[in-house]
Amino acid sequence: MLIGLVGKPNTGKSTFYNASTLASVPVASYPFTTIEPNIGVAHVRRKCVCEEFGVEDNPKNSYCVEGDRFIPFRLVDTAGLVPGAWEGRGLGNRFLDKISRADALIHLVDASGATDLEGNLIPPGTHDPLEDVTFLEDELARWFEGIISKYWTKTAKKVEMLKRPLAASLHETLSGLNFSLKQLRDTVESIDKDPYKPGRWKKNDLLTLARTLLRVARPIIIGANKVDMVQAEENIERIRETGDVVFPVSAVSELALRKAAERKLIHYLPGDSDFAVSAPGDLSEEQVRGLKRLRERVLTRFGGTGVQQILNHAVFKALDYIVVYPVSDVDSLADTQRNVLPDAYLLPEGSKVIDLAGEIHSEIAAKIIYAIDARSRRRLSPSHKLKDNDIIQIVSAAGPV
Ligand SMILES: Nc1nc2c(ncn2[C@@H]2O[C@H](COP(=O)(O)OP(=O)(O)OP(=O)(O)O)[C@@H](O)[C@H]2O)c(=O)[nH]1
Ligand SMILES: [Mg+2]
Repeated sequence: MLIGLVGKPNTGKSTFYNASTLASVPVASYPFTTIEPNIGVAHVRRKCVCEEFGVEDNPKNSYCVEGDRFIPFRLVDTAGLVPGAWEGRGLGNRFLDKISRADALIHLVDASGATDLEGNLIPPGTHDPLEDVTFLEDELARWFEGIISKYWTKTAKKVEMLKRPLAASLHETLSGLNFSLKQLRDTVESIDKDPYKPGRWKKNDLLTLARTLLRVARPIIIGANKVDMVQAEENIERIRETGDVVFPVSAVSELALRKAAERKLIHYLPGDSDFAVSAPGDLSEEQVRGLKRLRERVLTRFGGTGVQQILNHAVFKALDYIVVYPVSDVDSLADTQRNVLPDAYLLPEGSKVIDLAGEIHSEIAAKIIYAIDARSRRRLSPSHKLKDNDIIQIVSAAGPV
């Protein structure tokens, strides 16, 4: 699973990326600081099952702090998009290529209104961030439309001559774009055009197809960034009026808190609504003032910096993923090296035992016999549908997991 950070230049995408991945990619107050995309590992935060079972865990693929499990997924930070990017303006379409494969997008806007549509600095409160919301969705739709048009003759031929359903034909011609057959079917069904005569569809119909596909297959969540600035407040409500899902975010605040926590100056976990100073004596007066300001302007007003909140929303609400813990033995809840609850996997809702096996190893999946549910101790067939927080032992002729 891949989540993409998108937006016009200078909205704080790289700051958000650094805050989520603890990387240090360049950040600056001018447009196009990021040129090549950055791909890194971010985490969602979930209550771990260790407390329910009263065990000390030894996480391997994830980490667990005070009963909360942080589970990894890939996050990509891209170059800023400007109007006309789909036809090559700004840094153009190489990034659209990367973005179009992401399962969900976090669209960061500068809610303080301190950057124009091209990302140049202007006085706070003078740009309307609502414009950013519509422009980006339009750019993406036009980009998808371009790709669909390129393959339309081929797609139409398969339908009209080989009698393939339109969704299946699109699934083949757009195979690089990571759309599921179901997403394509849902899209085709909701368009009022004859799916058996794609040769008659007009350019405008392809744009409608692209827009619908985007809505069906690429959830976009809006991060109203820079809410530490007073000018952001009224803009958040205005953006919400569009009906989009909007999270108030302060990426700089999250970065500051995570850096301070890393240096053990404060106790703070991503997603917390407050922090505690560990050793007040170690903080400079400036740091004390900065933290106090951050608490007043961001944490008490919004209940957090919004970074973890938006990541969790993207994975669990927009994409509907579940967490599953594979183990080698349901009694010890451990793997073969005796690590208790070593791994937590993110899987799409609807995943089956066999899908979990496939995530672990193709050999394990190929030779699967059955699985055991650690809570009920029941035997599960490979086609059994997994539930959120399931702990599963897979029994495979390929050996213990
Ligand atoms: N006040 C405030 N400023 C922020 C916040 N996040 C980022 N910034 C500032 O916004 C400017 C741009 O940040 P970047 O992270 O480089 O933005 P970007 O979207 O990656 O920019 P490009 O790579 O040029 O597209 C920098 O001056 C950041 O310090 C925030 O939460 N609050
Ligand atoms: Mg950047």
